[in-house]
Amino acid sequence: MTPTTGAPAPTRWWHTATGYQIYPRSFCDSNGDGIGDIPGIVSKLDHLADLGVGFIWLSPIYRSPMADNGYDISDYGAIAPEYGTQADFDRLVAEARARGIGIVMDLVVNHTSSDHRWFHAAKASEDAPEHDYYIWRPPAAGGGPPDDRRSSFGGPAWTFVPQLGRYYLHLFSPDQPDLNWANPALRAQIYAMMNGWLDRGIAGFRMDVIDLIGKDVDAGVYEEGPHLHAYLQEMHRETLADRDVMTVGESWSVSRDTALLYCGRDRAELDMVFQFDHIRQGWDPVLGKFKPRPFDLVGFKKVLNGWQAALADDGWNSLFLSNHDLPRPVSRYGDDGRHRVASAKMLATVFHLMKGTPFIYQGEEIGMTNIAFTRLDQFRDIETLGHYADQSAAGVSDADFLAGANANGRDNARTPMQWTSGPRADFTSGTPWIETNPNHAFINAEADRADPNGVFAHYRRLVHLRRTVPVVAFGRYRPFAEEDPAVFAYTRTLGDDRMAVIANFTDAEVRFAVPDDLALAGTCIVRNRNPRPTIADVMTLEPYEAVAVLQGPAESAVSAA
Ligand code: ISL
Ligand code: CA
Repeated sequence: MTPTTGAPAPTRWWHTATGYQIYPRSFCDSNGDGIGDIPGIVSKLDHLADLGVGFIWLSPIYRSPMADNGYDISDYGAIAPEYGTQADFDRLVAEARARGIGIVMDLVVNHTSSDHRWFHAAKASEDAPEHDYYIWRPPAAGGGPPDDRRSSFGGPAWTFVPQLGRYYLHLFSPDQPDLNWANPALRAQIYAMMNGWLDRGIAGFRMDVIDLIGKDVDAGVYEEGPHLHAYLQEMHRETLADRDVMTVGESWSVSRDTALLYCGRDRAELDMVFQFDHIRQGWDPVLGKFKPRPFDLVGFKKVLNGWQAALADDGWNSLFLSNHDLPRPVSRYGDDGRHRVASAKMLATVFHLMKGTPFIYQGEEIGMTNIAFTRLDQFRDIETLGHYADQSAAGVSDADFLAGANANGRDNARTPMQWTSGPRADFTSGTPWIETNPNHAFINAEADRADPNGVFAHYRRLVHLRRTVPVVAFGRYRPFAEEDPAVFAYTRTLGDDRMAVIANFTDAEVRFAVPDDLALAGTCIVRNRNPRPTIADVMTLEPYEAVAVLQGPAESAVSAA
């Protein structure tokens, strides 16, 4: 463990805040067109203020042909008309701020939409200045694409433009051409755009696949390429320095060895990364996400405990199990049937009491589940449809593909937010763009919030503890029972305060012999079963039981759960 040197890290507002991700298309539709929108979000801000979150990460709301639901931007300066107007956006920022909530925008700058005016110009002529905003290569010597890189959404990562005789790179769909960050004029345009949004009062950026911007195509290095950190430092200088905002970079390639290059205190790059080691640990190593592996708690803990250790003294973790690209946590890691409420609370307890900034994906706070589709035509997602083409060509049967897509596809967690048990869950008065989960009859915000033992009440407590109990936000993390296949256990320590967290990840009763250093007696501050003010000896944990006990001076400031 590296000892801290020098002055203690300054405290920032997002160290004690919890984030909430809104996928605008599926959150709340105000005008009956079946598509969620900004006025819909504004109408639900009290739900979020009540939950206590400090900021909203808004998935993209810029003008877009919506090939990838807004991750294909055709105008960074405009709001998508189906989502609202500039005035709606400014109202969202102001109304959120009035409730103590900041708006964090999604910054998608690895690629644009192929409908962006830059790409139209780039395609029209090699002499246009915008041509070099994208990545072009001639065919390989024997013909065909420059290399055999595949797109994340299936098919080759290169598309030929006959009138130019060249290929352009798209690490995602052909509708999402990759930007050429080596071009300084392009970088200047992006920084100007970022400053424009920052000047409108947003609270920061979530940066889409940011590990890809520094690529060196000719060297075949796409992830964490040689220019990545120089660009992030330049971006920081040009846009973020001297602003009290939060940045989190999505990176599927960051490792515990490289994390501090992005978010080390003295790097002047980003505040946090979203890393996915714990997620990918559950995928087939060869066949990937559409072939999930059975859940392995020991491996899962190893990854998460490792990240806690790696960023113990510098950098800062983001904490999440769920977003718009991932399955619903209760369905993937818990039990979305009989133990839905208990397992939703258990998962939240384990993640929200670690060190870092937690992120809640819309609907998670009421224990929403994955929808189970029975037919391929129920899927909308460009990724699922692209992989279907690839995998059926490779001989995977429809039934097998459907099972994989239901388990790990992205649409299954993109179904409309379930507000009430009414028609279409009161997400829309029209026809929703994707089916509503029929279980909204009993899983919905109205019913859950009316229940003092509901999932929402549990999340609200966790969010509040992070704001008010320093050991939750800042305590040193120490894992226990690392080889135990059923129990997740750790302590957090700050000054004389100690907190122990113990959780049963299974649907069976578990006998757990408490290690000495985990034992304590104090105030039970979080639980989903019976209160347990003492952690000692052998405990019999109920299915999906989770408990947190606090011992020390901070107890006087916290009510028992
Ligand atoms: O889930 C994934 C890993 O296989 C991919 O679907 C996903 O593309 C990857 O997580 C990167 O995600 C981000 O960039 C994509 C966009 O489709 C995702 O929604 C976004 O979160 C391209 O912009
Ligand atoms: Ca709408």
